[in-house]
Amino acid sequence: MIDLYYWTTPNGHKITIFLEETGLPYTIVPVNISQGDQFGESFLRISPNNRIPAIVDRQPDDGGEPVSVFESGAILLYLADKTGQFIPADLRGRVQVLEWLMWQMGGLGPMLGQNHHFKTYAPEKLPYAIDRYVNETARLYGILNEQLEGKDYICGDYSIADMACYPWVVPHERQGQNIDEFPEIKRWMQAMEARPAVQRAYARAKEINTETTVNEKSRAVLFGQGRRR
Ligand SMILES: N[C@@H](CCC(=O)N[C@@H](CS)C(=O)NCC(=O)O)C(=O)O
Repeated sequence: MIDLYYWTTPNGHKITIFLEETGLPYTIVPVNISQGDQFGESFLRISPNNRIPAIVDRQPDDGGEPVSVFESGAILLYLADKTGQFIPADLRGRVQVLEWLMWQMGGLGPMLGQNHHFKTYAPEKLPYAIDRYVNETARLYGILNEQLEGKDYICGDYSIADMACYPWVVPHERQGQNIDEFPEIKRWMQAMEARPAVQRAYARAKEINTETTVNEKSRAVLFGQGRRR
């Protein structure tokens, strides 16, 4: 049984997609990041960076004490290794999936996060910052579009790389991107959307939270953070 510490954001969706795909039993522990639940002491013990998602695996393969994992890329890799699914066993295939997983973690996620911040949430609209992240988003979309040429999924077969990237590309309109300029991404998104597990993952999100995560009340919680101690 996996406890999933979760909120309804792109990094949260990555893990519900994986869990729905594999059918691993899991319980959602909602961490409402709009209200500051991410600063609770018990959550910080498993996720010291005060960010969702995190998991606790109560039945780790070594038979020992529960294992906790934070950072969505580390969680996807842990679960892929645990189940032997969605990461190739052969050296070359595995390396490719790791490359695209890390590309998402180090590039696509952080840059698109800044795009959301400056384009949508920042109280002051700073043209330099908006252009910087909208352009970087376009660059990254171009790279992904190229990688998808001639393949059904990012690394050929469906993998944790797709689960990591997809939720970040869903809000393409508000990232200032015209998806018609990226036909391979458009086709891949349709394939992702058609997967019953992806549909179930997004349906779970709607059951847990019907509001947008960033609103007037949550601004200070999410964007007013400095050093904790
Ligand atoms: N690199 C982290 C990023 C996680 C992250 O930024 N999570 C956001 C939601 S998508 C969060 O928990 N924010 C709470 C906060 O900013 O305090 C990962 O991939 O797990």
